[in-house]
Amino acid sequence: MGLMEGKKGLILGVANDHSIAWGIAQALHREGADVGFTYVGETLERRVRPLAASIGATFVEPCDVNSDEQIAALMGRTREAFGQIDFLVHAVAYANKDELSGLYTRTTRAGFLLAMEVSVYSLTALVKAADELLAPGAAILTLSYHGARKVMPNYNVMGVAKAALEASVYYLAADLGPRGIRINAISAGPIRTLAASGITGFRSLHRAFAEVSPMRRNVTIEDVGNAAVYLCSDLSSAVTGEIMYVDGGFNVMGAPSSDA
Ligand code: 0WE
Repeated sequence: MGLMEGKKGLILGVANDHSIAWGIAQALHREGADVGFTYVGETLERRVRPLAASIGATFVEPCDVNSDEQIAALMGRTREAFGQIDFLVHAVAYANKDELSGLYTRTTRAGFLLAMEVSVYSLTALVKAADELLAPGAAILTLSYHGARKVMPNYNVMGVAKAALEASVYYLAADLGPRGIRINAISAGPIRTLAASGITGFRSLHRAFAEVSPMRRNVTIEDVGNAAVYLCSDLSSAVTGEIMYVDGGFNVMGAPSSDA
């Protein structure tokens, strides 16, 4: 019997079959979950629909997280299709590409606010809108990155946004805890997804990560999916407000091992 048998919920942030959100979707489906998906725009819709179909999912709805109206419409459709939900996976982030390289001091006001709105406020907005839909014992999951806590070259405004996202997890955990609802984040090592493509220095960062991390390898979307099963299932029934690293131990290193 699967760990997610009888559970249903939403996953936001699948762009293609390399997406971390897709790794999470497959793992939750494998454990018996009924998964619904969202997309933004026609290009992503054309990619998400066949992926959803491949795991027998029929709920595929638009949701631009910058729109309160679209979030409300999504929750209305969710109620019709699922009634209450047992999990909500937030795998959404965006910053202007030109602000993900060079000096952090060049960040613009508009770029800062955009990164914070899409990557941080969206989680709070979704939790707020999903409020009556969340079943007792429900689990919410978001994705962070070590750049929230330590300086990662070029990550810049996204690092500041992920720091605010992690703090949002703490505050949301305090609000939702009395109702038995949990919220956690996975801080994943760098993975070659669409979001990472074309990012200045990503290839060398990805390679250096595998050399430095205790496991001496990169992290896969399957690794993240399996960790997500733990955090979305009743296995983690007393775990909330946690930022769980799925990074092969990278974050504990202070300097590279001499054999690296
Ligand atoms: O959180 C992220 C990436 C999020 C992201 C990616 C993009 C690419 C395309 C946000 N906004 C955009 N905007 C775009 O126009 N990661 C953890 C992956 C990542 O991104 C980096 C990294 C790593 C790792 C950016 C610079 C340096 C390292």
